[in-house]
Amino acid sequence: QTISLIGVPTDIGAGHRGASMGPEAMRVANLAAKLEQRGLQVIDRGNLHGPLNPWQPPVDGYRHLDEVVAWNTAVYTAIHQELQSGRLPIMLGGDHCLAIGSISAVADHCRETGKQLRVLWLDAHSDFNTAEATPSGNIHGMPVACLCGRGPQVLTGIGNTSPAITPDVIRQIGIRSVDYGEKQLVREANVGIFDMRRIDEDGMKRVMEQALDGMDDNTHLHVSFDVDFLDPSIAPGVGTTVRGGPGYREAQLCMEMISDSGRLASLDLVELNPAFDRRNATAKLAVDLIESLFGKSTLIR
Ligand code: DIR
Ligand code: MN
Ligand code: MN
Ligand code: MN
Repeated sequence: QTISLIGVPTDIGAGHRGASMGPEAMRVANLAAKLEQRGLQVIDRGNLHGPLNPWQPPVDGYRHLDEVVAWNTAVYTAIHQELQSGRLPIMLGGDHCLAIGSISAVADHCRETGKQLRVLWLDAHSDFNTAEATPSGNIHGMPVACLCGRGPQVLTGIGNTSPAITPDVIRQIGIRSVDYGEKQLVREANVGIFDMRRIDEDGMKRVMEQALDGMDDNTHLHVSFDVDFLDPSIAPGVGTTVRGGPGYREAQLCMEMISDSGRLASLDLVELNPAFDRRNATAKLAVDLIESLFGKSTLIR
């Protein structure tokens, strides 16, 4: 199977500028060559295009809503096309608002092909804010809610079906920062959450076994990897660091267990912000972890 890289250079949904430089940082960190060294076919599709960041305050609870719609419409079309052509798309963000477009495309593709969908959401945040609950108006804090039908029609309506997904397909891992109103919303929606307390108590192995449970050979596994999932001590290159995340070995185990499932069929790599990074270290770490997602292992056997 061929992997396609799709750069989406925007920070339109974020509270800091710089995630727009994420796709190029991943290229500079040699993502394509590292995957090719694993025997995989890789096509770099280059970057999508969209509006510049006008850096405006929120309007009715949303910052840059029109621009977010424009970028996500482009993402939807590009990802849907790659999936229809039988390729495994890796979306290189860009901020996490772009998951609205990518996961809407994945969900439509699953309906068209009769696949069962599972979404692993690796993040410090639940990204389940609404216009009423958001403390910031930043739409990168809202993609999961939008995908589940809670959001403005211009975003919940992207793709062929609205809502794109139901909360029961989601498993969130690494959660440690959920806003006050957002907490009520994820509870009501019954989103599957493995927060850091759960990882502390049960360990990453047990958590991943549970998060991956119930999949079969008809499952399309989508991973939405927000780099702020990782502990800031190893991944400083993100706009919204939250201490107390998974360290290097825990993150590797998470990736290797996803790879072992054999079901990975699409990936978002988002929120990488080179303006906060040290000598591209976080991009290099992200490449290392993506290699593990595609089968690199430290196991002797
Ligand atoms: C916060 C930050 N919950 C918000 N969200 C982030 O503004 O809604 N998500 N950083 O990745
Ligand atoms: Mn996120
Ligand atoms: Mn379609
Ligand atoms: Mn996050």
